[in-house]
Amino acid sequence: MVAAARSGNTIFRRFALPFLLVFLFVWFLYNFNTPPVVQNVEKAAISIPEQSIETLTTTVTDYVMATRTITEMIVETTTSVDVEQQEEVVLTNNKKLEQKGISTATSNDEEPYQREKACFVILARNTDRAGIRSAIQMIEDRFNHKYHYPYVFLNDVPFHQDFIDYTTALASGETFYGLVEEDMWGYPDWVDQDKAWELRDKMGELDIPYGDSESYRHMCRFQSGFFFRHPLLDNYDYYWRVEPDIHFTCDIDYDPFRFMRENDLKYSFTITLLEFEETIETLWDTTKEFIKKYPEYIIPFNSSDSFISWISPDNGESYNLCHFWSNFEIGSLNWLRSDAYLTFFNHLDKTGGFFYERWGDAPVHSIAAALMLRKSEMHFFYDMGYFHDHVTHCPDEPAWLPIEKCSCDPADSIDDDRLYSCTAEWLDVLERKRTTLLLHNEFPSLRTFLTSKGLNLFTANLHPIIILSFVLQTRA
Ligand SMILES: Nc1nc2c(ncn2[C@@H]2O[C@H](COP(=O)(O)OP(=O)(O)O)[C@@H](O)[C@H]2O)c(=O)[nH]1
Ligand SMILES: [Mg+2]
Repeated sequence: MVAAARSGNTIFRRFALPFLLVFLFVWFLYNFNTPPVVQNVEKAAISIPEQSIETLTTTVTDYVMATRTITEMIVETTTSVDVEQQEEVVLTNNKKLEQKGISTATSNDEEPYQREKACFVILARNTDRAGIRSAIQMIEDRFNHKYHYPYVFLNDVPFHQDFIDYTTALASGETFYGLVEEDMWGYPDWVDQDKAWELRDKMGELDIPYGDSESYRHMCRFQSGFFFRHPLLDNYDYYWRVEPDIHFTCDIDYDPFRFMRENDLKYSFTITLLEFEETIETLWDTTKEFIKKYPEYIIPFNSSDSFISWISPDNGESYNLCHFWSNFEIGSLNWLRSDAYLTFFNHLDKTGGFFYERWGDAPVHSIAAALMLRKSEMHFFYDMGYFHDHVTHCPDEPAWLPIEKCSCDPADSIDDDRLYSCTAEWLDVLERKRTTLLLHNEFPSLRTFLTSKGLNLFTANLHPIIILSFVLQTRA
């Protein structure tokens, strides 16, 4: 009796128990992280035809690659605090916020959250008050109510008190208001203002957007070469540019500034476009002179790190007009303050092209990034739904949309429109898949992912063990 019981016990331990554990593991893997809302999607997709093993293998492999990249890249919003790493500016900010009655903790974190040395930067006119308020409200709702990053407002004339009051009231972080002095906004002495006026007038007749605007030119030059040197930004390492009336259409539930620092990123974007050629007639020739004169600042075109091919189809001979749309940028202020970037800006500025033509800060930042940054130093915030001036970027991963909390319509997204946008080319050049760019604190379960791809484990007649072996194989 005892022997029989012992042998039964052994059989259970040798075979049944491992099987049970594997079964539970597979079940967990399969169902893990399925938010309730996703169940409806599964129900909708239940009648699925049998799929081949190859399709399933590819899909599972995609999933595992995506989760692996995401796990590597994910930004932990609840990282514990290393006291030695606390920066003075963060402590000062925290103190000021507490005095203001603002909690410095994230909503799901007992410890004070250690913000990065980062801020929103908003160049605005007093007349932009309503548009800026709307933008702040959106940023707060989608992101900053958890993080309380400060805002720096800049203007070439003093802000009105009501602008200050109405914007401070909406911000959950500190707000600072600064005047842009004439050395950052006026004409440099080498620019012939009469010639600038004549050329402006001509461009106005051609119906080019802002063709005849003098203030727009000052604005573009300021954004190209000066905002990051404004004293109010001295204490920060990263900036997030905000404009009036922008929309963020998905929740941002991680800290992009931290993501930038932890991954040593220098520049990021959500939308890319093509520039109006008439506004930058000599910009590329001027850039080519710079490349010749300062090769030490350029990532060699033949290096696998260079992404010159994104802006030039012929290895630097010509410019294809592709640029990051700079009304959204999260970037490194230290990169913009570097000798390399400043030498580039000064080289451009000396020609007077910001005034004689209408060089925009978007092509200037983009060309600098394409010449001086490595591929790995750039990021496409694919998971940030963003809208500005009738142009939309909206993530469109079927596996993600049910949990993304996005209000945009992927059908409106400009990303794949190769006539107007260069984002698809950017992905080609970087050999990146969109899924690897999704940074989210949650990833859908394998079941959700398969279902969204029109696959179902059980209708595909596959044993969970096969799935498990795919998963383990790909993870190895
Ligand atoms: N203070 C100030 N801000 C300006 C001026 N012109 C434009 N801006 C700001 O610069 C940014 C870009 O201007 P915007 O008119 O939106 O240009 P667009 O996005 O290229 O159409 C916005 O944040 C504006 O508020 C100006 O003359 N003075
Ligand atoms: Mg704008």
